[in-house]
Amino acid sequence: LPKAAPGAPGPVQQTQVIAPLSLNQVDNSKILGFGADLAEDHPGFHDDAYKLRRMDIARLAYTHQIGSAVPELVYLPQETATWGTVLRETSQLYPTHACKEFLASFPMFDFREDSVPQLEALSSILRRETGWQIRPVAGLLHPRDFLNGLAFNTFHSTQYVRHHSRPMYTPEPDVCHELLGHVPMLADPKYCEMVHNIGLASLHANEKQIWHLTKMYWYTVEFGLIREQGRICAFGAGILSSFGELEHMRSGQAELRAFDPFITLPKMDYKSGYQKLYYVLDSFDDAAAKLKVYCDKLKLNAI
Ligand code: HBI
Ligand code: FE
Repeated sequence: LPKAAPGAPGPVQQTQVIAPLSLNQVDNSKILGFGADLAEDHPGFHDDAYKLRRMDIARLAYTHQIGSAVPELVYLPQETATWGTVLRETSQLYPTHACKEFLASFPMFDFREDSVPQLEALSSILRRETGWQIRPVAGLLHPRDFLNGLAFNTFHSTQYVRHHSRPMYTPEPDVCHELLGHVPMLADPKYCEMVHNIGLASLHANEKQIWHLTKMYWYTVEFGLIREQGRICAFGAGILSSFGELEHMRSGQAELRAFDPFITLPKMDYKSGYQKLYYVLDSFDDAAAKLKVYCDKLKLNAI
């Protein structure tokens, strides 16, 4: 290779971020982790029928066109039973452990143990309440694409059910997690504003900033707590969709800290059971305002 002339510009270090202008420019096909290729420690790794079923369901997401209804998925009796178990267990703890916004929205969806809800029906309720919608995705979506979706009031949701051998555990998002953890919260306008601000910040973010936003999302949308009169309640989807995590967050065993988007957030811990640390919001209003300040600074390249 010819040597670059002295003083010539070096290789471009940071590729320019081209923000998507609409949801059509947000790719829903870059799936991380397993997708249909399950890892060795996945509960469904040795179950070929489960893997085939996952491929069938993945196809619905890959071929879905924005603007058309999410295709109906007829769930198998075994899948419905798994959903029913998760709903029955977690909903015992909602009255005491879930935040008031969740409790206000939850009845709107009329969840029943004997049928897995369809994404399209839930999306219609969200459109009416907050203008949000659900777009199907085949698995854990690439963080930039996932966060960009939030800027267009769109939540990318999986449609498959976790493996029936371990109804209380999933190493990846599944429909039980999305519908019990995320969907009811997305019917609350103040919460949506906060999440929208994380999405807007992601449109202009470089790789390092995407990583920070991913952690911010993790410690709020997935594992966030909120202060209510005299007690701490759950709004994070990872807590609301897990009976064990709901009990754990109130057990006094985890550390609680106040949330602020400008602090350095610790590394996320996906593997070793329940969270050791939770961040607590004072209100969604307050968090949305703080996130807006963060987002504005990010756009001006001041972070
Ligand atoms: N994909 N389907 C799906 N569901 C999530 O909750 C999700 C995701 N991709 C990335 C992600 N969450 C977060 O960990 C952040 O990277 C935004
Ligand atoms: Fe989630």
